[in-house]
Amino acid sequence: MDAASSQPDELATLEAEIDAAISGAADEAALDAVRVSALGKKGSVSEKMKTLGKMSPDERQVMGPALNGLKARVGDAIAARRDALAAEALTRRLEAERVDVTLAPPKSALVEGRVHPISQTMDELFAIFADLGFSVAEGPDIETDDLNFTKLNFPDGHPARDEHDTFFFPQREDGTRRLLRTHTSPVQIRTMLNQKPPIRIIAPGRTYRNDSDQTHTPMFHQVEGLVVDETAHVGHLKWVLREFCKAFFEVEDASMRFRASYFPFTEPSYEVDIRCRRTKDGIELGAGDDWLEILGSGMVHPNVLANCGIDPDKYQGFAWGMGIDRIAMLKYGMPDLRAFFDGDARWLSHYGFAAFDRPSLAGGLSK
Ligand code: 2U9
Repeated sequence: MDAASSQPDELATLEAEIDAAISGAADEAALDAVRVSALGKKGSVSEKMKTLGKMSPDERQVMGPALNGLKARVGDAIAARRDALAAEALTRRLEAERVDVTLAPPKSALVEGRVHPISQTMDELFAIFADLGFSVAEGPDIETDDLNFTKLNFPDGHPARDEHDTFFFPQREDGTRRLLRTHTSPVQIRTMLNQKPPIRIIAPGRTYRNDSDQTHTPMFHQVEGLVVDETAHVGHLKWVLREFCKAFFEVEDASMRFRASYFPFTEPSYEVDIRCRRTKDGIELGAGDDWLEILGSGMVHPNVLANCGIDPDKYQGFAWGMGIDRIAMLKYGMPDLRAFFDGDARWLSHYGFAAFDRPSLAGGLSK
């Protein structure tokens, strides 16, 4: 038998051996060893390829395509086996890692830990106002006199500008003084200075006033809202606040009362009450013959719009503000505001919320 006729038989035998080794490879490492022994630099197929150079042209014409075909088939067979091994490994892992979701989760910080009622209340506010088309704006706790008071139309000598009510930092050489913001209103001022109407934002955050008793702490939390566009009016303000109260207090109907009031930054201004019933166990909201003040609001004063470069003849706005700690106390029934900031784990385990139950309008805010 000449070389050219014996070699195809040899190739068939070699291919059968390699195929058997591929099928027998039980894992990725064994398969890779087969690959190296066949297609590696000194592998059986590679060694055969090297003999092509020494063949006569006639021989090469037969053996070239035969060897290339073998190399391609071995490569394909290895790839197919690799896919099969990966699929088997995944199946084994899925079997082994099966969890029983009906089992109680193991104890961990995530399970045992509690979300503070203020964080819970903020998350509820975000869910409600996001649904009404508002975005969240934030700003620094340390503010300038200009953004906290002057641009908001507070006259010189207004009592809020007094050291008695506001925490001021020492005066600087240029005569300006920083302060701890007394409300989140400077956030809305910053937004109006940087953004063109229409504006629809809520501004939540820490605020500071020199005050301390059962219902006041020197640091507290506020959320304020602002809408500015060409058509905003008191009807819109009332609708937004009513929708908010219904969603937040989780009542079907929120009967509300708008009492005329005064703030330097709004005109007209309203204090807003919600209907309630006082019982021996506490307070029930949404029904009854009593009223409870929950927030302040009004149409943005034209001077405030003008101070922020917005034409008050073209644009109008409405705004409101409320204490987050206060509405959290009302909704969840804590008697003393000061305990909010004591960091007492027993208080938090009683009044806190499970980290897995995040509020959403679809899933229920607090239940
Ligand atoms: C801009 C224009 C108007 C925000 C408003 C109130 C009324 C209000 C208090 C409620 C209880 C503060 O937490 S509290 O002590 N707030 O009564 N806030 S209108 O009005 C703004 C804000 C920003 C530019």
